[in-house]
Formats: sequence, C-alpha cells, structure tokens
Amino acid sequence: MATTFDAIIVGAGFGGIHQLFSLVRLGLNVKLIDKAGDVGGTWYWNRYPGAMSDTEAFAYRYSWDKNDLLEYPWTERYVKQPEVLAYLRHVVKRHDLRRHMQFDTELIAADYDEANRLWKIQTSQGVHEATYLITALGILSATNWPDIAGLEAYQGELYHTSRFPETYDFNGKRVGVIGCGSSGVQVISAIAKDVKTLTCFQRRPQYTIPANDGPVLPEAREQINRDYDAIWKYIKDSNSGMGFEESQASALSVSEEERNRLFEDCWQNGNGLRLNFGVFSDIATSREANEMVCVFIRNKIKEIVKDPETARKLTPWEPFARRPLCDSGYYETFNRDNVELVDLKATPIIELISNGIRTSDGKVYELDVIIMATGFDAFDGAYNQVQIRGRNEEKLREHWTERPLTYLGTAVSNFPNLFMICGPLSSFSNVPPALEMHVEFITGIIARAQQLSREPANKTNGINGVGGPDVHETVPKRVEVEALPEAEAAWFHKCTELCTSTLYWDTKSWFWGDNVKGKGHKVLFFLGGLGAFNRELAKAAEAGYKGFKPFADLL
Ligand code: NA7
Repeated sequence: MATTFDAIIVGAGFGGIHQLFSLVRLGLNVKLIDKAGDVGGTWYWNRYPGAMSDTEAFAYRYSWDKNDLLEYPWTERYVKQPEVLAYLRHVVKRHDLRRHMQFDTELIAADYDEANRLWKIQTSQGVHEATYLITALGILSATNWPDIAGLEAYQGELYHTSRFPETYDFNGKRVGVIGCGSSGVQVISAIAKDVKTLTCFQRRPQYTIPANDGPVLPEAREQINRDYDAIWKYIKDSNSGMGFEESQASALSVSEEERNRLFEDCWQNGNGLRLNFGVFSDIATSREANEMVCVFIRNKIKEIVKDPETARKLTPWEPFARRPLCDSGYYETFNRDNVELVDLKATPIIELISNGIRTSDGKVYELDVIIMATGFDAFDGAYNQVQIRGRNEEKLREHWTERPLTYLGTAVSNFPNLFMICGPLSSFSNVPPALEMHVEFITGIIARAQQLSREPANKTNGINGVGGPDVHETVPKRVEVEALPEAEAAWFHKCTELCTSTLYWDTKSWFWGDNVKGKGHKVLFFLGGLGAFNRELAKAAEAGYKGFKPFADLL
C-alpha cells in the first residue's frame, strides 16, 4: 500500500536537506529518501583519505541560517570530508529534519500517473506517491568505473574514491591509484607517507596549484562574521561563487614581471580556483593568457620534481581548461622514494590481473590495493541510473537521448511536477550557493502551485482540478507545473552559446561527458556564472514563471 506525500525529495546532500527544510516550512507533508545510511550526499560516499572541498570553508555552507552561520565553527581554511558530514548532521538536528528522512532507501523508478496527477515512486523499501518529485541527486554522484579489462580477476582490495569504505588500513601496503583529477591528487598526496609503495597510473597530466591550507585565526573568523552579509552578496553575484574577489583585468594588460608576480602570489597564498578566476579575467577565454598560466605551472613542476623524467611525465601539454585542481603537496609527492609514476599514454593498462596491473610494455605492478580515482558520470549520470517516466510513459533517458534538456536546470517538458535541484544545464560554480538558488526557486514555484490549487476553478483558469474545471470545487486539486518545450529549447541554446565560447569546450573533460565511454561531448551546464544564473532565476520568477505551464496561460 503506497503512502502519499505532498513531496518526495531524493537525496540528503546540501540541496535535499535545504529543500526539505523549505517545504516543511511551507506546510507540506514531505519525505526525503536516500540510498545512503545517513545525510551527506556525495560527501557521505567520498570518504577517501584527503577528501576536502577546495572552496574556502566560509563559503562552503548554507547562507540561509544566519545565526548558525555566525556560530558554527571551522578551524582550517578548507573543510575536510568528516567536517562536511558533521556540519550537515548538525543542520539536520538543529532544524529537526531527521523525522522526515528515510535512509537505506534507493529510488528505483518514478512514474507519472496522469489520471491522478501523482508521481508513483518505487523505492527499495516500498512504494510512495507524491504530487511533487524533487531530485537532489547531485552533479557528481554517479560513479565512473573505468572500462578496464580484468576488474573481476583482481583479488586484492579494490575501491573507487566515490564509494569509499568507512574503514580501511593502507599502512605498509602496495597501493596503486588510477586517475589524477581532484580525487586522485587528494588521495595520492594524503596516503603516500603511510603506504609501502604508491604507484600512480596517470593518463593525462593535470595542472594543480597548492591549496595553502592552514588554521583560521579567531581574528580572521571575526572579520568574516562582520562582513558576512556583503560576502554572500558578492558570492551570489559573482561568476565562480567561491567568495574571493574575481579579477576584471586581462593577463595581457600587465608586464611579464607583474604577471609572474601575481601568479607567484597566488601560488603562495591562493589555490587553483583563484588562479583561474581571481588573478586575471581572461584565463578561460584567451588562448594567449591561458598559455601564460600553463608556462608558469610547467616551470613550477620542473623546479619541484627532482627526477627530470618524472617531471616530464607530470607536465601537462593541454590548456589550463579543465576543472582547476588544488593540492597539498602533489608534485612534491613524486620526490618520495616509495612513489612511482606510470605514464599510461606511453604504456596503457592492458588489464587487471589477480595480483595487480599489467601494462602494454608487459610490466606487472603487484598491488595489495587498487584505488580507482576515475571520477563521475556528471550532471545527467545519476538520472540515467533510475527510470523516470513522465507523460505518455516517456522515459527521461529517451527525452535526453541526444543531450539532456532542462529549463533552468530545474524542470523538463512532459515531466510535470518533477523538479531537479541543480539538474543538467544548471550553473557550474561553487555548489552550495547554486543549490540554494535552485531550492529557493523550486520552493517559490511550488508555493505558487499550491496557492493555485486552492483557488476555485473557473473557465479562465480551468487548470487546477483533476477531471477539469468545476466552479463549485472547494477541495484542493493538484496543479501540474511543467516546463514549456520552447523555454527548454531557448535555455539549451543559451547554455550552448556560453559553453562553446570558452577554452574549456575545446578540452576534453568530465565537464562535457568525455570521460564516460559512449557519452560524447555535450553541453551539460550553464557557464554564464553563478550571478548570471541567479538573475535568470529571478527573471523567470518575476515574470510569473512564464516558461512553465500552467502559469504561462494565466499571464
Ligand atoms: P576526474 O576529474 O574526472 O578525474 C578522473 C581521472 O581518472 C582522470 O585523471 C582521468 O584521466 C582518469 N581516468 C578515467 N578513466 C580512466 C581509465 N580508463 N584509465 C586511466 N585513467 C582514467 O574525477 P575526480 O573524481 O578526480 O574529480 C571530479 C570532480 O569531483 C572534481 O573536479 C571536483 O569538482 C569534485 P584523463 O584525465 O581523463 O585522461
């Protein structure tokens, strides 16, 4: 027997928790489910050694609970995975949200029942019904297992960074790490000192910049507290939403000496994100400016890495146009005697065998542990793992066969009352504030739908009753909110224009789905900046949600 809710939220990360809080406050009967055993979303699963956010702690939290913002402690410049979990648990407790949550409950399928205007939601723990289905599945949550032969043949410990066990012990073991994106760089730097040997299997080298982590002094925290309103205003108006001041100056506008001084200052005090957006304004758009950063980092690698051959292998040749990375001594790690770098461009992995990895030169690397740091099937990956069917039993996967289409990263035509928190084609930036914007937008639209559902139907707005208009209707009826296909198409066009005008588009990465076999190179997000995205949401709301049915008909 199905239980009926006003709303079901899927996912207990930053977005899902905030959405739950907002809808409960709106007076709705809400249930949040998650397949994990507790809150955290991607932070619940990414519990590998060294996992941390590279957005500074003051900007990696909610802005909507002002008192908590001023009081909740952090001690270092960046929050580590256990601290993010502790923070989210604290927020859930503070707002008494746990009683609406159900863990170890996986979404299997969601089918829209047109006759009753309800979502029928099949989970691993039974069936629910809800007027609104809100997916907070995460941008980076679906694991990308590499397509490497012999995964089953390997007899040692095999882990993926995005599904890490709670307990592990690598002391004295021979460990191999495949992949050197954000996760690989973090895990490699964190475990090198503890393991017997560490073999890093690198396909394409990456640029990474010191995170310059360290304690946050009480005076600094007091200053942040004093400035918090202005800080959040800036974050929500800026491009990256990371909380540092973004540059307006071209790298070509200063002398070489000044440029290198500013790069060096960022290397000593900043991080990868600052180097991308905080030093100059045109690193992502001007090939010339971009190459200047590349040269600077390549020289750093040469300086830091003692063995010239290892330095050569670690040196990227592509533009600095993938997700900028931050590290805690990544390049230095390769000066350790117990660390080896395998260049997979020269000698690709042939297969995993029972006791390790065999590469194309016939060499066998014997390993007790293999860690896949091979990333995610980003943006639409988590959606493709579940079956969501809208009107006429259309599958979301099929709606998205060529490319994922959404309006504002939130809603999809033909899928009424399905709202995505940071779905495909939403802003790519510091994630917590982007999630907040989405949650506020979704809450606004649901509030409007609820209001409409209580208005008596009449001949001009005959949209609110199951079975059509009825002037005598007093019982609230379900309103179907749905993106208009033309709004969806226009949004995709805008996202395409923005993405393809940057250097990122010319460089293969998870941004475009290149890392997932068969996915192709696609526009998956909005690259106009967090501030511009916020303005788009505000514009849509101020215009009475005219990109959505039924509101468009009421204007
Ligand atoms: P990323 O950034 O996608 O990095 C994955 C790494 O794994 C990258 O170095 C890949 O090499 C490598 N990879 C992937 N498949 C293979 C195979 N088959 N063989 C060898 N190497 C492979 O994922 P992360 O988890 O590090 O970070 C994702 C985001 O999460 C991060 O940017 C933050 O925003 C949080 P490639 O470079 O593709 O040649």
